[in-house]
Amino acid sequence: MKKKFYITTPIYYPSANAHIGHAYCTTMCDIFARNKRIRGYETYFLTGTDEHGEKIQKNAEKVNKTPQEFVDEIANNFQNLWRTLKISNDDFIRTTEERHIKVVQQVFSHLYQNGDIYLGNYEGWYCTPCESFWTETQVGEEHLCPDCHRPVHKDKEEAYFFNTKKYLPDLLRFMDEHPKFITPITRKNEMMNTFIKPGLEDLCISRTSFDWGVPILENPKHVTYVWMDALTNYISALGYLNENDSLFKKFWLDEETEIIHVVGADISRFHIIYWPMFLKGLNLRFPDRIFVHGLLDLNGEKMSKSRGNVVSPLPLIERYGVDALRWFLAREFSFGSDGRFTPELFVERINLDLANNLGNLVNRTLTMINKYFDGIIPSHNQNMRDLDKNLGDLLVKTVDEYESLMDDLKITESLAKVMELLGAANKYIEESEPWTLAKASDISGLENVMASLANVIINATMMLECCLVETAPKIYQQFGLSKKQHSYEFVKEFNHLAGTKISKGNPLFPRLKKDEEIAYINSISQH
Ligand code: ME8
Repeated sequence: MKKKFYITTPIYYPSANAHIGHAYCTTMCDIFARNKRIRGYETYFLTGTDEHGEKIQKNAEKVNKTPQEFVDEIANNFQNLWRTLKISNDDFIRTTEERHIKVVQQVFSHLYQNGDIYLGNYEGWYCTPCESFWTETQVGEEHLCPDCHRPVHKDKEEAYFFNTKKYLPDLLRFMDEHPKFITPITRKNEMMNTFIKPGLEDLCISRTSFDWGVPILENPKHVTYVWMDALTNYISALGYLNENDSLFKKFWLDEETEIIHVVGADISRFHIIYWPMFLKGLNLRFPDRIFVHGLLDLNGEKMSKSRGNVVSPLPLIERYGVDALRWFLAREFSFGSDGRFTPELFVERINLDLANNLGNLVNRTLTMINKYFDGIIPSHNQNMRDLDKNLGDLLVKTVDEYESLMDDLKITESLAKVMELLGAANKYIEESEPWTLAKASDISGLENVMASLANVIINATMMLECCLVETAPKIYQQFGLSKKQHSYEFVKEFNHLAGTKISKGNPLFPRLKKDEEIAYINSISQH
């Protein structure tokens, strides 16, 4: 495994406020970044907003604002949402910032001088909401955008093109030699069959029909087409071409850094095909991984800002807390597959995992430590039974599985392993019957059970902390732990907590009343 990590989300369009789909991708990247930091790896986590383009210009006009005023407000809302969701990004790049614009212009000039870009005429089918040109075959007889399925129109204009033939062999070779470059693998096959095998078209990278974009220095009536502008954020944010580019050296040039772009299935084409080609043209290395996540729908319907069919994260956070939303997003559907948001699934998931499995275990354990040991966590003794030892063995096995799944971005599966461990701990209470041990005054037996439970809970919490950012500190506090005692270095230790005084607090996740909460969530979903 590499030693450093650079993880990015897509930079979102501030054409309307963020919905749960944006929160999904950003939360998953945050979990990964926090996990790496907790485990001691240097990590840089980037997100931001993609502020140019015709759609933004039009949306601003509709509300009588300049494009800049328009994006300022929404970019600010995105940043506030990330703060509320406890997103630990190291930077937030906006494509209207000077530091970015300069780099886009120089990237264009460099590729132009390389002979990778030429001036031609573009004629094709254009989808305004997706800001994409499509070919005749792609739009089919019905002339619908293959991405969003809305009608497209014929358009023609003078434009610069990026020659995709030149670097295709490099890209294909890289794909073959690096099986993890595109995950899940189905996304690679999709790219090959839909775009590469039928013959890749050159990419249009400039427009003249609107001016809300980065002007091309060589020919300022052109602005860069939004994808070339947008993709460049991943290097402009690190200070590429800047004298003070220590971040770029550390997180891009250094081969010891694993570069991971996480993107939704809707934009995988740009990241898998064109971005590596731009990088090749700049003589820069490819990212290590492009992880394509699935899209969430709302009650079975595609969620989209322009259709107004979205769930906003804020009211969910206000009512259920940051961790409930983060947990649902991470745990409900496997990262990489498509998912569905329904109020029923949300309420059930919180009740099942957080109220029942985690919440009950913490509550029961603290109650018993109070009752049997006056609130002091006991130590294991020599008389450990197989039952106790097995739980310790399961802990060690879980940590190994959790880490390797997380490293492979199988975030859902990795958190599920921790839930299995907590499930086993709940079962262990039933099997070890502390109440019977107490009746028989078997103090050494009770010590082992309470020590096992406390250690498993705390070590599981260390693994969940990257997701449950508000709950983990509450658990540490209720178990009376200092920062050192819940340091990740002890994650496999089964006896590192003895002697601390617990202070039981309120239940972590009160059980939600299903019908009431489903009605509430329905009332806040826009249709
Ligand atoms: O495409 N479910 O921005 P965008 C899950 N600016 N994730 C979703 C989602 C859904 N229903 N809807 C959106 C752009 N997303 C460009 C990106 S990157 C150089 C430029 C997430 O605001 C998902 O990650 O349309 C998707 O790829 C991204 O938001 C698209 O955001």
